[in-house]
Amino acid sequence: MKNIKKLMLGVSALAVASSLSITAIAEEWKGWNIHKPGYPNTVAMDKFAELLKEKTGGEITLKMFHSGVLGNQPDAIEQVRVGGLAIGNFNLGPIGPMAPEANVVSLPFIFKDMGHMHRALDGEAGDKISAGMAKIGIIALAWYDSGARSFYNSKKPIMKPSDVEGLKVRVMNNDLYSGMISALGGNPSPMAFSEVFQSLKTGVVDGAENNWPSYESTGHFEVAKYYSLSQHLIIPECVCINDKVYNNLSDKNKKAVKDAARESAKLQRALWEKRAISSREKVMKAGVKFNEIPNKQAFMDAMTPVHTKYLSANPDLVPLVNLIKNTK
Ligand code: GTR
Repeated sequence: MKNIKKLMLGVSALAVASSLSITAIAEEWKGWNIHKPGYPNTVAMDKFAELLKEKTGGEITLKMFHSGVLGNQPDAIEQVRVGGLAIGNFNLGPIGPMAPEANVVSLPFIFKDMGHMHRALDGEAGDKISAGMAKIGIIALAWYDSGARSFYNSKKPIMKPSDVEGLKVRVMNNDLYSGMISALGGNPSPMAFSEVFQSLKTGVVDGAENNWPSYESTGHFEVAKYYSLSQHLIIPECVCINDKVYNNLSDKNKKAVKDAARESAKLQRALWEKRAISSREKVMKAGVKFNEIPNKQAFMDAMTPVHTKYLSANPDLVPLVNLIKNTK
């Protein structure tokens, strides 16, 4: 009996000791980012890591892996869902197929401009989108900017919807984007970001679509010199964390993580504004043939079937879409 008591005491002392050592050991997280050094998201994610360490008094450190070295975006999203990675800076485009609420931002022309997107995301619509992402194990800590995406290609200026007819256009992995290209009579080609340069260069695809900073940083402007300002998609990005990693934190550290992410978002948005301008200037100097689109409404009309099809398959999302459209 005495021995058993001794043993029990020993076991509980061990348990206390080990739980103490668990709280004392710093957590090291791994973070994913697709962009290169110097890109606004890269700088902001590094800032996030720095703030995280500072605000948690070194209890949490984040090792960032940039330039997509840990794999492509859909795989990285899956890794954050299952906890293989703690953190990622994701575009909501490839999250959409897994989280229907997050997919509404991928309906072409749903946002009028960046201001509209910010107001919607910072309000009730943003809460609903976050709740949808939480259902698949991903918590959005803060929103980053990603500008507006426009078409570019190696063949000709796109002035009207029928100019896309017959073009092979790379899209991110999301049926809404494939539907969007098909609605214009083009051939969609879903493909990882890292493969686009080579595919444009060798003619595997004729074009793609993206914002100014990505068009520039990837060098796509060197191999697809017609940039046509369609601005058909304004897709926000998130700093996203695995739900278990987040929920296991103390309240103090939860706050520290959120505050750090939000501060990094402020920096990202400021850097984004500047980079959108400098990237545009850089590609123009390099001889990019740029055109405005005389009648954007024609593109909106041509893409209406994408909305109709999606909302008839997901009628429960109609209120969220209306909430966004009615956000002043
Ligand atoms: C960029 C975005 C990336 C990635 C990329 C793409 O604008 O920041 O996360 O989604 O576009 O086209 O794959």
